[in-house]
Amino acid sequence: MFQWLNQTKESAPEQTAPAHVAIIMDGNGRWAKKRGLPRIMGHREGMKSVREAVRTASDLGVSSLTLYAFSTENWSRPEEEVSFLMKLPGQFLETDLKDLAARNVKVEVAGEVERLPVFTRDAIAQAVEETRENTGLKLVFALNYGGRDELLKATRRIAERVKACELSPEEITEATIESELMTGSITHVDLVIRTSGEQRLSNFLLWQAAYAEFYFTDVLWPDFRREHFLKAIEDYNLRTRRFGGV
Ligand code: V07
Repeated sequence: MFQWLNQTKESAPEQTAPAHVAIIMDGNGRWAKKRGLPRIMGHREGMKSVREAVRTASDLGVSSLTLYAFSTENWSRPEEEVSFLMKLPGQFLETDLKDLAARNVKVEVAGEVERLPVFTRDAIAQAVEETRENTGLKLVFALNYGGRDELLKATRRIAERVKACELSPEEITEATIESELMTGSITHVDLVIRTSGEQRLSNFLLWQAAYAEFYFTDVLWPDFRREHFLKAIEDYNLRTRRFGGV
């Protein structure tokens, strides 16, 4: 069914993967609850889905994958859960950084990283540094990220530039705003996937998702496998082909 997976874009022109995919990885807590397990077990299991999603995106030739790992609102979770979550970037990178590097993946982060514990920041900084020259899939972890917060910070920096007479208000364009976003070169997202049945954007990529297609599934994030990702992309291809894209 997915024979195009191993084909190059040239030999399968009808099945092109979206360039930028963003995923809201929801349902880890619910997955655990259903099994009578603590919520943190759901988060741990969710890391396996992260691994599989990265491999799938990399195999399909997706150019950027942005994963919503920790939102600015997540600080209100119980302290024990937050401290567990903060260990996940380090754990994930310890086991997966070699594979990411072998796949030519470039790791990046978007969000207020300064507020994260030092050991979390160090693990991420090392991965970013080690994969800096890579030219394959751009893998962006949105960590302590909030879309409104991102736009607020961008506005402040632009106001500072106006105050310093580096820029006049008339010179502010969409490109000026995009240059201040935390997602760097990823100013436009093609497909937003949200798992676990919720159908909201929840303060994720407010600017970048302006023209995105949305794909919602009831599958909980820890159960989200390669086949589910492929189905989302197939659905995206059907929709954009039917409506002529954009
Ligand atoms: C987290 C696992 C996936 C489900 C959603 C919430 C829990 C991977 C990372 C990560 C972050 C940065 C990085 C490498 C990996 C991660 C958090 C939570 C906070 F450079 N999964 N994952 N970070 N979950």
